[in-house]
Amino acid sequence: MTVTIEHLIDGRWVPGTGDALFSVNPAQPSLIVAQGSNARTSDVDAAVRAAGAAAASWAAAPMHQRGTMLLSAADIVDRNAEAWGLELAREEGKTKAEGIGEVRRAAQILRYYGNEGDRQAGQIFSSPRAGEQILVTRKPLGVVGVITPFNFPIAIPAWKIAPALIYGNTVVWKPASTVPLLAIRLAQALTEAGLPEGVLNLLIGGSDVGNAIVDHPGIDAVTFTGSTGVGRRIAAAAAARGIPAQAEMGGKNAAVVLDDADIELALEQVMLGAFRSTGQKCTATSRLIVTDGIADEFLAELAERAAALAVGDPTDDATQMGPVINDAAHQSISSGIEAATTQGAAVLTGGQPYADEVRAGGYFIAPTIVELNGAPADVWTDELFGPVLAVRRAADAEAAFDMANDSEFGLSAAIFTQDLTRALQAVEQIDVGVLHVNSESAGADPHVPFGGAKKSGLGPKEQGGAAREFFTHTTTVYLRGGQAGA
Ligand code: UN1
Repeated sequence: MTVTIEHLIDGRWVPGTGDALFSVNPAQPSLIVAQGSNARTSDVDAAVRAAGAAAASWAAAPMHQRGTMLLSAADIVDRNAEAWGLELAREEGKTKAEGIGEVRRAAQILRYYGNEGDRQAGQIFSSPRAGEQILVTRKPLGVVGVITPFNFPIAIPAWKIAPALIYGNTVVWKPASTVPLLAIRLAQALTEAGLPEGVLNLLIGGSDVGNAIVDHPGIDAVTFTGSTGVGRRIAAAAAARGIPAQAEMGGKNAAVVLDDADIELALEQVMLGAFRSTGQKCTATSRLIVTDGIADEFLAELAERAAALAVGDPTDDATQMGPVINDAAHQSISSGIEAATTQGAAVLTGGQPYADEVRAGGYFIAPTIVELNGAPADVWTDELFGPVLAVRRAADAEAAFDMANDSEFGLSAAIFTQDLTRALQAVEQIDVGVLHVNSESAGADPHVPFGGAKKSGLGPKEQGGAAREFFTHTTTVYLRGGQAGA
């Protein structure tokens, strides 16, 4: 059942000519999910030229016509949700239920943008001059480079590619090379839905291919989700070329649990935020701040639940948490945990490698909770992108909000309280792009803006109406009749 990796250039599926590429199951790395060869930087030119050649007629098509294709791609994705969700679990390592959920979410995103033709397309303003109206219309940017991460191998590509396409852009897409199979599935759905040749090009490869896309003179804009370091380099390269960039990067998202919270709800939601998708979400809860009145009770129960999580093969129905993506992630998360203990953090649960044969053979990390003693620790500041939760206690709500803001990042946060006044204070004081009141820090709906404050993101936000800000530019039209004096 190994799938062959191919690339989509100008409407044709072609094998790669670069290094061999094996997409392996992170739960059992000897199992190959897909195999083939990487694209090479020399393929980038063909892909960009194809996207450039397709751009004018794609942009000229009515938005409703483009939307029809996205809607039918959504149906194809939905029809395949079970099968592709299982493939996603095998390739990425999140549980099968999450995999299927993510595939359905990709369909929902395609459907949301597929209906964009039915929504307001621009604005109209009054003019200070008689006989004139001022319109603000939208135009596509041209060829968009799309660079996507491993952790949502179909949903994040959908939420970048669907708006890019609906607003009339064409795309050259490079997914993370750890998840080629799900990239191929999305591209298949879009081509089967009738996308013209060259409108979407898929090149699977390493960072050399990504860099070549960003640097290609035929690329008019770049959208990226991934690590902070890479995002900043891409944004800098784009700025040097004078093209817009959108970079969605790190998070060190706090859950704040106040004394008056519904403890059961907070426990359940913090568990989901910290450990779903093995903590590999930019919106995952990686910091927990608990006020003193409930801290002992809350942390004891949380540690117990984390220790009881069923960690194992993500395709097994009973599994609640799978492995991390690869050996490099396994190593860097493990060293992050080790550094935390060296820096004085107390391990409340986890922190040890698995000794049993099944899990020792895969990239598994135990759900880990460490409590900091007040001293500075890297685990409080650095994004580990794994199932690791760093805890601090706070004397009261004010101190807790200050701690939540104690990060260079500001992607998301969660606050647990039943006191409306406290919740409203959190809205005012916690500096994040996404705030959850009494729900976990992860999650995003297609029709509302998604993105971070502070150093979590660069450029316009994603999703909903915000996506239009990035994927189009405006033309302000001063409109008068053509007759003198009329
Ligand atoms: C979510 O919280 O469900 O890479 C989505 C990420 C984010 C998407 C999070 N860009 O994790």
